[in-house]
Amino acid sequence: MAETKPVLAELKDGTLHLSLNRPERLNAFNEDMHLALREHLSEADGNSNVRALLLTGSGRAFCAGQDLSDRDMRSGGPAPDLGNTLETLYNPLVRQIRSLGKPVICAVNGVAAGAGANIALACDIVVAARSARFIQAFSKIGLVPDSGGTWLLPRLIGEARAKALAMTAEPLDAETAADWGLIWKSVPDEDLLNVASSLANGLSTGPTKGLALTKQLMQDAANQSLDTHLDAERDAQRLAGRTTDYREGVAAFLDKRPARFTGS
Ligand code: T3D
Repeated sequence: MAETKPVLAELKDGTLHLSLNRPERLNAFNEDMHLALREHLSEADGNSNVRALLLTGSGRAFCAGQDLSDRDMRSGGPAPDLGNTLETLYNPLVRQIRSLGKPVICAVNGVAAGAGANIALACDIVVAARSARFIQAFSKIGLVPDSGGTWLLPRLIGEARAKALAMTAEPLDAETAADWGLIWKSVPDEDLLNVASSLANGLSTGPTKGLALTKQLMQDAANQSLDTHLDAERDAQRLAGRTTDYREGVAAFLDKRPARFTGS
């Protein structure tokens, strides 16, 4: 029998479609799924045919975070070193998504819990199905939000809402998540993949280098003064201004035609 892949991948017209694929466990992360996802992200980063990524989940959930059946301590034994899991699996994954030089769209098709919620939020643009829920499930099992949760949540929705979500583990519905600015938008369930795919396809024909510089500037902004950041924008604009896509963008504007960006 063919082995089931923990992550499905398909390149369609410049967009790499990735699907977390452990639906019987609501796509909870085990080591195989971590390694497969990271492999796909590395390959995408180095492949000039990939100009946008779309991450979603197979089945009814996006991702339920860590697979807790790999953490069964009911028969005793020493506590696992969860710091090590973060160091070797979750943190590299979040760093990889944030540093990837191409837009990463997340289509949250159902529940996103624990690290699953925060990995979704680490993506550049998050679209969620109206029935999706975001759950900072960690406090239910005595843990702290990880995968960047305690960094991202207060920045996106403010400390008051971030603390309440984390401490109560109350599910947040997709429409409220959009109203609060936690995600880009919530759409009817049946429209999710169309909306997310056309968003990704649009970006896959965009000025890839300029988009990558934009992503980096936005992410770096939280950690520096306006003065320092103005210098960073100057440097990024200098690089963007040297791309073929800038040349093409201006030419297309002057010729009154759509731009044909090549990502170079
Ligand atoms: O450990 C480390 O390395 C540190 C890193 C931690 C990162 C984390 O993510 S910690 C947080 C881990 N995740 C959770 O605590 C969430 C656990 N899951 C849930 O609370 C619920 O399943 C959901 C709210 C996500 C969905 O609820 P519901 O009612 O829609 O579905 P369900 O019936 O609970 O789940 C369906 C099946 O998926 C079920 O299996 P079964 O009974 O049909 O055989 C359930 O056990 C399984 N499942 C769901 N989440 C997980 C899981 N199995 C393993 N691990 C899971 N996280």
